[in-house]
Order: sequence, then structure tokens, then C-alpha cells
Amino acid sequence: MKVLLIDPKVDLPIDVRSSPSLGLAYLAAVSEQRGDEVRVLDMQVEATPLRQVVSEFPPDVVGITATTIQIERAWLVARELGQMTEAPIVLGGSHPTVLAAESVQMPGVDAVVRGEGEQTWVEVCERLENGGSLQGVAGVTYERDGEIVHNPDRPMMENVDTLPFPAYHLFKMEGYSNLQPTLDDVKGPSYPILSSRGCPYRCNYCAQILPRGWRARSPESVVSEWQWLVDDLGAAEIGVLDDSFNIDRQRVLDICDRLIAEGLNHVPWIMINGIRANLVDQELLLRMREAGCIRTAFGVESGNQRILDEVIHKQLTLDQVRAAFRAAKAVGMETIGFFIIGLPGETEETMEDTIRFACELDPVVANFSMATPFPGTEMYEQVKQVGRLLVHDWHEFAFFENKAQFETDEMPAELVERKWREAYRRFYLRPHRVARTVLRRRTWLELPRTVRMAWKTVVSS
Ligand code: B12
Repeated sequence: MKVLLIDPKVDLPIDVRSSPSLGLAYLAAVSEQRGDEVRVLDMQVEATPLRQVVSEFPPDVVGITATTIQIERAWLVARELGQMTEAPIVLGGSHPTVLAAESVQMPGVDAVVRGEGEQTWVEVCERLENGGSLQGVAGVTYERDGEIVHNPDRPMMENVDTLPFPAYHLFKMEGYSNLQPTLDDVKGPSYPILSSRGCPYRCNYCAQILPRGWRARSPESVVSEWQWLVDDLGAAEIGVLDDSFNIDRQRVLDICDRLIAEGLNHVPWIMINGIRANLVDQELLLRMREAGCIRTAFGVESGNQRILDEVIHKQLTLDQVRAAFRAAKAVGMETIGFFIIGLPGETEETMEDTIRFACELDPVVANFSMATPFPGTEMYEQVKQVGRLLVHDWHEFAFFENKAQFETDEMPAELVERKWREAYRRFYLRPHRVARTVLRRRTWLELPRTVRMAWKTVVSS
């Protein structure tokens, strides 16, 4: 079959061309394994008009991925494609997974794949190839005789080592920048890697679409992909995209030992976000550093223990966070801290605690986002109960837009927006921060670029 996989454009005032969609790269790989011919269209990096793509590569099936901010674009693409081809059009990804009925009713959309996609996609393609219906295919939502049918959920794949490596050869890799633009440029391509799937925690803001739980790839599997990225694809940097990389401490140590043994530790790698601060210690971070990890990012979220415990359910203490940052700095890693301003239940005082805590931790980059209630999250339900949503279109659900997305009586939008702006100002304009930024660069001429890079880093995760 001819399989067309599409990543619709993202409506953000920032550059999100940081990496190819790993979800599509995995789907493309399992399609190729089936013997399909695959064309990937990432509309963020490729401007080829849809009509041209379809006439050059008439698809038998189309798959479109979408997060919440992309979903309206995905519907538009489905509608346009529906007028150009008879091929069934299937949507998947973070947004359609939680609101499958909404998408399946859109013009052009034939089905939605919910949750983890690889096995469902293969089964959908088999059915379509044989002219069969989608009846009973686990994880699929579709319309039959005007009725929306939600087939049962698909049980999680047990052995994630069995997946093929992502099919990057189908992406225009030169169109991507690097995963987390750093203050120092990466000389060469930057690739993501996913060493585990899911998360055993359930934070109230997280739009995790997998059921609670964690499945890890073996160190052998992870390091063989790593080797392939470095030796065959020429990776100059690797970004670990896991939600929870370090649930199993021994596995991390084993991965690091293998990276060192294989001589892969000369290629820098970075933790994009998924490392639990309560599960790190200096010995672990030191081994990661020896294995090439130059930067780690911790999800801190709040500087107020009550908010962490009662609102977010983060299962993390402020002292654990302090210890994690201390340990990371002690082993010579750059640090990034993620913070959220304006969670339900916050007051000016708790937001103040977060700003002060960020300054105390003093990471290289502090990333403050305004709380965004993604559909399917506990926060979305809380906001519907105790607050007022101020955004109405899905593309507005982005958290770096200078705009609070909800408010409560105790926490008006104006207050959240003011504290968010204040957070950036107070963190970055402390004299030693300004001095550090200036001293880090060789000349003043590089300063505008440094500021641009810092801003990109801040807004890209
Ligand atoms: C890396 C990452 C990024 C990167 C790169 C994204 C990219 N090019 O893919 C960057 C830094 C640019 C980024 C930016 C943002 N991100 Co982000 N990001 C992630 C992260 C950490 C990993 C994504 C990933 O590779 N996952 C692994 C792959 C294998 O999973 P997957 O993409 O979900 O695909 C699987 C299934 O969903 C399904 N599937 C997906 N598409 C399709 C299509 C079809 C046809 C089928 C059949 C199946 C299918 O099958 C796939 C394989 O199993 C996720 C967290 C997470 N665990 O997913 C957040 C996540 C995707 N990001 C999120 C958000 C909010 C954003 C931003 C909007 C933040 C902002 N600035 O406001 C932006 C915009 C992103 C966008 N493209 O729309 C949310 C999305 C929530 C939502 N409902 O929209 C997530 C889920 C984080 C979270 N837990 O809340 N992000």
C-alpha cells in the first residue's frame, strides 16, 4: 500500500521545527516493515502543496497526527484531502485520542486511532487493504451508519524492544534545528530517542495519553539505537524524550555503562524533560555525565509544597528538588527548570513562592509556562468546575502566548499574566544572570544571538 503520513503545521509564534515527530517516525517504520511504501509530509518543514503530494504519491491510506494546538489544522488537511483522494483518512495523537468522537465527525476523517499507535495502525492497514471494516479493531473510533463506534481500548504493547527504529530516512532531516537550542551550537544533526514509554505518576496538568504505567526498553536495545544514530546517521547530539527516564535506577546505570563501553560518550546527550528529581542522586548523575549527558531538565512546576501535593499530585518535595539541582550542578551538568504559573488553587503568594524557588535553584534556563488545561487532564476538569476557560479554540491551548487560559475568582487572568511576566523578568534580569550571559559569550556582538537562543530554548519545550 501507499501510506501518506502527515504532521500538520503548528500555529505558534515560535519555531517548533526542532525534531521530526517520533510518533510518525515509528508509524512509518512499522508500515515499511509491512512492505508499504511511505511518504511523510511534515508541513512545518515542507511547503509542497497537498495537491502536488497527492498527485505524485496517490495514497491508499492517510495518517495524520495532531496535538491539541494542531487539531484544527489536521481537520483542514483532512477536509482538503477528502476532496482529492478516496483513500481513508485516519487521525491519531494526543488530541484525537482523548476527544475521538469530535474528530471522527469532521469532514474527510474516517477513523481515529486512540493511544499508542503502532499495532493499531498495522491492523487498520491490514483491514483496509483487504477491503474489510474496522469493526473490532482495538483502539479505533469510527462511524458506522451514522453512529460513532468506540472499539475497546488496545492493551499496551508489552515488549517495547520489538519496535523497529524510527524511520528517519523518510524525513527531511535538514529542515530541523536541534531539540533544545542551546547556548552553544550543535555541529551536526540532533536526534531524539525514546528509551521508555509512559509514566507511573499522574500529575494533574499532564496530557499523557497512555494508561498509568511504565514500560522500558532494555539497555541493549537503547544503546543499539544510539549507536545507529551516531554511526549511521551522524548524530551530533541526542535528546532523550522519555516521560520518566529514571524509574529504574539500575537500567540508567546499565545504559550509561554501555554508552561508555561502546565509546559513545563523546556524543553529547540531553534530557529534554523526563527525569524525576526525587529519583536521582549524585552517583547516578555522575555516571550520566561520564556517559555524555551534558544537560538535565527537571519538572519542578511549583515552589509551594501545598500546590505540589494537593493540586498537582507531583509526589515530590521541595527538598528533593533542591538536592537534585545541587547534585546535577556538582557533576557539571547544565540544568533547566520547568515551572508553571497560575495552577488552579494558586494565589499571588504561591506564584511568588515559585518565582523565588526558581531564583534559588538558579538553573541555566528557567522555563515558566502558564497553566494550560489540556482536554483529558484532571486540570481541565478542575477548571471547568472552579474556574472559567478564557480560550475557546484549540490552537489557543499553547502555554507561551502571554495569555492566561483560565481564571478563578481568587486568581484573575490579569494576576497570572502579571506574575508570569514578572517571573521571566525577575529570573533573567538578576545582575549575576546578566553577567553570566554576557561573560559566556566571547564578544558583545554575539549577545543578540544569545538572547534569541535563550528565548527559543525557553519557548520550545
Ligand atoms: C518531544 C516533544 C515536543 C517537541 C517535539 C514535538 C514533535 N515534533 O513531535 C517540542 C519541544 C517541539 C514540543 C512542543 C510542544 N509540545 Co510537546 N511533547 C514532546 C513529548 C515530550 C514527546 C513526543 C513524542 O515523541 N512522543 C513519543 C511518540 C512515540 O508518541 P506520540 O507522538 O504520542 O505518537 C504515538 C501515538 O500518539 C500515536 N499517534 C500519534 N499520531 C498518530 C497518527 C496516526 C495516524 C496514528 C494511527 C497514530 C498516531 O501513535 C504514536 C506511536 O505510538 C510529548 C510527551 C509524550 N510523552 O508524548 C510532549 C507533548 C506531545 N507536547 C505537548 C505540548 C503541549 C506541546 C506544545 C503545545 C507546548 C507549547 N509550546 O505550548 C508544543 C507544540 C507541539 C506541537 N507539535 O504541536 C503535550 C501535548 C498535549 C496535547 N493534548 O496537545 C505533550 C503530550 C506533553 C504532555 N504530556 O502534556 N513537544
